Amino acid sequence: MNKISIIGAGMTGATAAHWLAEREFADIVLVDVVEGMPQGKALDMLQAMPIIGRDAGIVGSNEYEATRGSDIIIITAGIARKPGMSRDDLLKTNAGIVGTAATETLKYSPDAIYIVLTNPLDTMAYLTMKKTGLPRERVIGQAGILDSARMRAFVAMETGVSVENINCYVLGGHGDEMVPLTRHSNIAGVPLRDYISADKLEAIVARTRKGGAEIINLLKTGSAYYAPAAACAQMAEAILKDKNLIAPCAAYMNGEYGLHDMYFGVPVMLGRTGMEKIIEYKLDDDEKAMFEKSAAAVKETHEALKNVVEL
Ligand code: TXD
Repeated sequence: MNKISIIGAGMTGATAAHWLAEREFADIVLVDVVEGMPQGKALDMLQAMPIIGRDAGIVGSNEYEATRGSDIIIITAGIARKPGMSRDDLLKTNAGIVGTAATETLKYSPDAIYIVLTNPLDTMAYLTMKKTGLPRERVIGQAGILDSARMRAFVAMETGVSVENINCYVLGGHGDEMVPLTRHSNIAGVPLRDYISADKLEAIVARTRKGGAEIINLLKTGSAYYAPAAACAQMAEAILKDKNLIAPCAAYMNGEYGLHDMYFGVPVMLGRTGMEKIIEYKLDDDEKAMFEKSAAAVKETHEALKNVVEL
């Protein structure tokens, strides 16, 4: 059986374990610093397996040793910004948590592929790659599948068409400057721009950009986790089943789209070696301008990281 370890058994981590267990292609380990919590969640989830008829092993631990021999490591560990905490303070704290999670797990799973979720996403993926020294194929950030799924859900709500027929591509950094590519999006092959009026499409794009904030405002405490965790499970499945699935993910840029030495959301091919290939769309001038703006925002956070930790 494949083995997937999830570092951070909070809302996103535990929900990812749930989606993964339902798919029954890997045993799962949940690791968290909170004593008893990952063990309790794992035991509870394990006891659901006879009911849903899935043979997935699920264990919880406070020790990295439990992750030994993992095929995939998913990092969701981190803290949310607290009142009075600056963005740089948060960056420093989460960089410490993610950096340790990455280097400690690598000791026990030298061949693992990393999927990073902790925010600021693009920068935490960058940090994971730098701290582990792994090739870019083996460190991938999750953001684009989620952002694209939000747009797909909104298009389905607007049109009444099955979500399965709706293809949307949201690229760029995981933030307000994300880039919803309406020209490349379609409903069963019909361009989205031909199917939905311009003002409705504009409203969908705006709602997609603020998709995370909309949920934070509703929940009051915490942020979205069902959809982010489902995205993460899809990535893990595509990798372990060697599907060559093309999906928007944060990948290390080595000249693609004119970008260098940074993580950025682009369509990638996911297979057994991880991020197997970056797909380059032909962008028009408007799209290029949106990419540049988004890339500048991500670069800024990368630079801020270099001021608070040594890479
Ligand atoms: O699309 C995306 N990339 C995202 C990102 C979508 C959803 C959530 N996203 C980010 O993931 C979010 O902004 C946070 O940075 C992380 C985790 O979000 P989640 O909602 O799961 O937060 P929780 O519920 O607070 O869980 C975090 C857990 C919590 O149980 C802590 O005890 C644990 O992380 N934690 C640690 N685990 C292991 N090791 C260390 N050092 C540690 N520190 C905290």
